[in-house]
Amino acid sequence: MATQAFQALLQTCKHVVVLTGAGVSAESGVPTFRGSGGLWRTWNATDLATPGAFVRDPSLVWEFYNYRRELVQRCRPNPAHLALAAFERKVTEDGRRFTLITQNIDGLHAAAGSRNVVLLHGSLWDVCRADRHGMKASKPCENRKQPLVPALEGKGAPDPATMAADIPREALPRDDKGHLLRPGVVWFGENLDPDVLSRAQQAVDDADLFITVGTSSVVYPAAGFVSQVAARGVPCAEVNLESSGATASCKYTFQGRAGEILPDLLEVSNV
Ligand code: BV8
Repeated sequence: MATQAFQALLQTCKHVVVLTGAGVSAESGVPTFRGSGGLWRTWNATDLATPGAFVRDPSLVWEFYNYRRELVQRCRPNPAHLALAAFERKVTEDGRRFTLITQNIDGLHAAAGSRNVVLLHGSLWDVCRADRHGMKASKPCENRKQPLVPALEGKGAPDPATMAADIPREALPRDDKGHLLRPGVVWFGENLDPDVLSRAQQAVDDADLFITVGTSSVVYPAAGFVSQVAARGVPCAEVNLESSGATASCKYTFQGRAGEILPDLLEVSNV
């Protein structure tokens, strides 16, 4: 039985690496990108998560992120997050290694108690200065004030009929020198933080067991990790509602909701 064979690996592996995507937070109420929740008003999230979108319409992009900050602030870790945190404790108590690489910016893994987390795409709670191309012009730093500025109060409703707020630039988030601020996350077309990417790559290169959870495996470089690990002959597993770009690389596939599968699969169901 595949599950038993996989669970035997969980007991003996020396460095298990887990990669998560939006699907691990779906049961916490955080919309995914490519499912039914993938649209905000009439835009795909991926259309707004770019420096170009921010240059064209910083007010619209800030409405989008204000909506997500407002929503995620009310979300709590689900059994999938809790099971991963409990499993990390179990593995590290055995003197073995656990690395959690997440594409998510919602902070729910840390909120669930996960410790060794690589935030590949940054954090929803970070802001940084934007240059005239919309690219990062300072190191992202955390600002959990919500809303960040009075002009964003109540703004960002996702309904397609909602009119854009067209907030004047001077009323948008700015630093104490008046520079326009942007969300401190990694946008499409932007490089990842080199230190963060190096931490993730080291874990990928060292893993002797790899589990991908709740990701469509479309966005690079994260989408490339599973095939790198599989190419070394290291067993990979996928937990997902449906098949994805990772499925072909995975020896084990567990189809269903992460919040239902992970507690039993990781044998931490007494979380
Ligand atoms: C970069 C932060 C160098 C912002 C995000 C190579 C080939 C092709 C393209 C590229 C390439 N290399 C680089 C690129 C360009 C681009 C890219 O990959 N484009 C894609 C669209 C083809 N990559 C980049 O730009 C990256 N930068 O590589 O720098 C460079 C620079 C310039 C030019 C070239 C290279 C930066 C990418 C980071 C973008 N930022 N997020 C924000 O969140 O606002 S990406 C964002 O979308 C997420 O972080 C995540 O990574 C991605 C969404 O994917 P998922 O998490 O997988 O979510 P999705 O909804 O798609 O899927 C959910 C899954 O869960 C589904 O499978 C579903 O079935 C499942 N599910 C749902 N519910 C459950 C469930 N599973 C289990 N249980 C459930 N309950």
